[in-house]
Amino acid sequence: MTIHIKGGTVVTAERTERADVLVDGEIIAAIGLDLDIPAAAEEIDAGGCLIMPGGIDPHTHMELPFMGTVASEDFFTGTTAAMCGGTTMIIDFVIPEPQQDVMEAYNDWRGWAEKAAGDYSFHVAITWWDDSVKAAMETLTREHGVNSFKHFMAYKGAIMADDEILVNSFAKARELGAICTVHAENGDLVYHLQQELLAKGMTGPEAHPLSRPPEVEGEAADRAIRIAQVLDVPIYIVHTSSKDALKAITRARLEGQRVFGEALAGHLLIDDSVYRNPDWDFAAAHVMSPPFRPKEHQEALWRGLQSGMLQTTASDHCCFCAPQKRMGHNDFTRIPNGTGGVEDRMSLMWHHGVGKGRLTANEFVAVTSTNAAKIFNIYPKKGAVAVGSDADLVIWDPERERTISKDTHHQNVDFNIFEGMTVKGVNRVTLSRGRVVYDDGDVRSEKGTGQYVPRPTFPPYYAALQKVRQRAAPQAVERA
Ligand code: URQ
Ligand code: ZN
Ligand code: ZN
Repeated sequence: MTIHIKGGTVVTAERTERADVLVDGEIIAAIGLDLDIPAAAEEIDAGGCLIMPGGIDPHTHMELPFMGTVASEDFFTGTTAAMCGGTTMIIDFVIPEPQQDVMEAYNDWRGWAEKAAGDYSFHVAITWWDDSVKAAMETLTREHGVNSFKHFMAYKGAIMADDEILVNSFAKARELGAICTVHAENGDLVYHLQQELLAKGMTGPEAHPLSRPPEVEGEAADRAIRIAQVLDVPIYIVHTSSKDALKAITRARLEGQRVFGEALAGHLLIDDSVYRNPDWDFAAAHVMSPPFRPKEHQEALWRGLQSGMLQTTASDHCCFCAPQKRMGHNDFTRIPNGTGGVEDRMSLMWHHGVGKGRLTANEFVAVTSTNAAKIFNIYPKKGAVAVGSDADLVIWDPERERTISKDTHHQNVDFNIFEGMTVKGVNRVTLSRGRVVYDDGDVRSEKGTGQYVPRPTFPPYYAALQKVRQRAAPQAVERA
């Protein structure tokens, strides 16, 4: 199938130009004016609209088994909702149970994801350590296109990685040419504070942010970054939510360390007052970690994106419906952690970023798509409008408005943390590898048409670049 996208303005992370785009099969075949268009080409009128790379959401959890339940959004409904909002690829997480065979977990997730309608890839979490885990890291990087390993520094007693696991895994990732990612919260401190709060009779969702103050995140971010510095491995901090974590990232970047930071649309826009709402279900629906923060942190995160200290935005889409959240009715530590947003991230970032003068349109493309493609080594297959790139495209109407609501969203969850927000800047048409999957309200996604995207490890020269701290070659002291 050949598609001629006509009359629009191409916007990438690097440039803005009036140009048509010719899509041939799954690939972008030509970009420019006066293109040679085959007679049989289908035409899409993009007049008044922007043609941009489809969004890449580098942090989602479809059908995740977590905290005694399973996230309500599956790979089909989740990738469909994503594509309705202009996101054409997700990077989800394989999260083995401690002691579970890592390859078995990886195969489970690959099986669940076969129903995906949009493209996907996987970070793999290191939740325990022995020689089999080490061997699995090798197999995953060499044979399965995994180049990023995730470490949860929180969730003590479940999937938490302690320092010993971090050190072993980071060292192995360095050897393999992979990048380490971390959920930065000190799990021991969180556990301690949770027990203190429960002992004081604080059982409701208002206790959730009190058990996870910004310092808990800052300490963990700094520790993980320091471990990565000593072991000379690149590191990516997921869902940076606080000034404290941003400060740790900024310090390290200014010292030349390869550190990347991700911000969530939720952390940029929602503050911690939601946890004090008198409606228990409303407050619990916002329970996610790290929690939403006092307002001053939001502006700091925007400044992080503007200054390039934070490079990506994500949703951390991890949905639980009200009956699932009520599992923690008498104990806030049992409320399944997670909120949605895979469908809304692009419009929210446009409205509050470009619309409010915080980001240029090119910077919007960078933080919603291109930077993730570069950091996770799939650029320019993804994250670009370029000849030869996958035709993952959005035709974006910067003038159109929509009001976000659980009643109209395509996400499989009974709540929307952005409920009632009106955004200007809306996706009109989505192409996934050259197929129109969303057209002005007409959802045309198909189960199983999404493809797994392998991500090669980083080449040897990249590892050489890591040398931020020149350590003298170790020398033994000769003694008589
Ligand atoms: O911590 C995460 O990223 C997962 C497991 C989802 N839940 C959350 O609260 N962020
Ligand atoms: Zn997390
Ligand atoms: Zn997450």
